[in-house]
Amino acid sequence: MAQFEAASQKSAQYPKPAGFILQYGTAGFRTNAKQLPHVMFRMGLLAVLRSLRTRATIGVMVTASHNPEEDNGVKLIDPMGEMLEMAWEAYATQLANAEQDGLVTALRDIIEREAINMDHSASVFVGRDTRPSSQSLSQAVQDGVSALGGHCQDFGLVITPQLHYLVCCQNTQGRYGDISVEGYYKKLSEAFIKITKNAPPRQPLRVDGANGIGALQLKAMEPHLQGQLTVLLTNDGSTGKLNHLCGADYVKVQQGAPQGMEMGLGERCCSFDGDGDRIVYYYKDDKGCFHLLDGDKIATLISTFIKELLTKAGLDLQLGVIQTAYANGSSTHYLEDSMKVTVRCVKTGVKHLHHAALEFAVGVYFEANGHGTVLFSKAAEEKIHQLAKDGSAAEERRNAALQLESTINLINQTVGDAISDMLLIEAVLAVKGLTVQQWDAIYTELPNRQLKVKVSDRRVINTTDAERKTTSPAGLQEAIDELNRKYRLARSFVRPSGTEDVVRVYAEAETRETADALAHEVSLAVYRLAGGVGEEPKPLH
Ligand code: 16G
Ligand code: MG
Repeated sequence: MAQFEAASQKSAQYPKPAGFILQYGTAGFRTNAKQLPHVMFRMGLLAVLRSLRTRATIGVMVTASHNPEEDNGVKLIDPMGEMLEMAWEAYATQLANAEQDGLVTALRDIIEREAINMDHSASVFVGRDTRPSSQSLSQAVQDGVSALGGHCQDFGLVITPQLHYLVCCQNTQGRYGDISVEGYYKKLSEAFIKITKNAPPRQPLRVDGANGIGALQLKAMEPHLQGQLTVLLTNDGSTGKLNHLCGADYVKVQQGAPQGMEMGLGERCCSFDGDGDRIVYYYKDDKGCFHLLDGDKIATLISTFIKELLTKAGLDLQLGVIQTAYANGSSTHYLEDSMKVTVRCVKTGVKHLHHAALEFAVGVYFEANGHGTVLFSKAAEEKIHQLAKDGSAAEERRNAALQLESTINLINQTVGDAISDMLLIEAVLAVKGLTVQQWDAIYTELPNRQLKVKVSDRRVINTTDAERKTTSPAGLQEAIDELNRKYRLARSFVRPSGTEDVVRVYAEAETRETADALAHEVSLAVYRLAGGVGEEPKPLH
């Protein structure tokens, strides 16, 4: 077929370094930008095949999120704005790693296995972050799309969740929102203004934009908020380097303020990551101590708000909160015992949380690292809309339904979205009249510690029960159980990292000392029973 020959010839402009191998992981391909042109071109080709297979528009986002500026990466977005179907991750890997003379065969193989009809037309939306390499890499994606005869629309600089939104809008013929970045601003800001219209004025919010695209997009969106929220933006990209000493990942890992952030006592502050799909909040208390409000605290705030509205509206819709093993034990207890909501624990990785959240009428999911959103089932949305329209319903019920309706419009249901999450958090704090300290005080976190252990092959560790228990190597789980019994309110688990060549250890307990001691003793058990390399882990104190 001439089409393939043309694509293959064009691909010679983006030569693959011989023998270079990359894996499409949980967050797509990610590595040093210099190694990526051929991967980008080929992801353009794959997006065309995926579009033909689904008969829908597919998204391709060029970003490496919170990685250093020299890196880049690419993620594909499925028709409803979800992440690429898992079975296709393998095709992505196959295509990216095919040598030049095997490219046509690799394409043919996918086409055959998926029974793709090449006679239809394909449509791909492309977006990119602010990295210096992103523009030319985005061009490589677009060249890949054109090489297979697909139609490409370039949205330029957008946060990852905006591209998810745009793809979903396009494939729902505009029912999810207008198919433009303006449409995104409009949908979210109108919903925010509706929820907060009767709330008293608030202090401004300090936002660390990680020197990335989130800062640019928030700046562009702010006028649409019509003064209902004042944002003081730092790390807006005008001088600093992307993700350098700033951003959500930095703040979460360092447990400290990003560079450039002037935190007044008690002021609300938040940080986005480099592509605007993660957010964490923080503040400094009267004694100058730094406090982080991570994904667990965000999930608790949002689910409490929604649960109260559902109760006021008299709607019997099951609310579930999805967490991973990393969720602080106090958050789980608070949700189950005080809030009486169903909590489910799943494996680490956004797609697992997203998938589990779909099983509830209202599914709230957040990873502790700040990636998360809320999903409303179609039936739940329908019930809420009915009640909001029902003139005969009691005013309190109807008002609650109207607030829920605005919440549905405000939250980006396609994927975790720093701007949308931020606006929902700000709306909840405003409506409930909560300060950031009061939000933080909803429950007190158990002290916890995360450590890494180097082993010769981390695949010897196998886990079950949403990664909370190990099934191998022999004796490890028994050792961990025994250590957990040593301390009050103790819980710990270990799992092989999906992104780094290490085993991760998590421990929590009643005090800082016991949490640290437990983390160290569990690390030692891993080191001894799972083939530790290098020096034996040392106590933290
Ligand atoms: C990836 C995942 C994130 C997860 C992290 C765990 C996505 C988009 N990202 O970054 O959800 O928390 O991996 O890393 O799924 P680890 O396996 O190294 O602990
Ligand atoms: Mg990100």
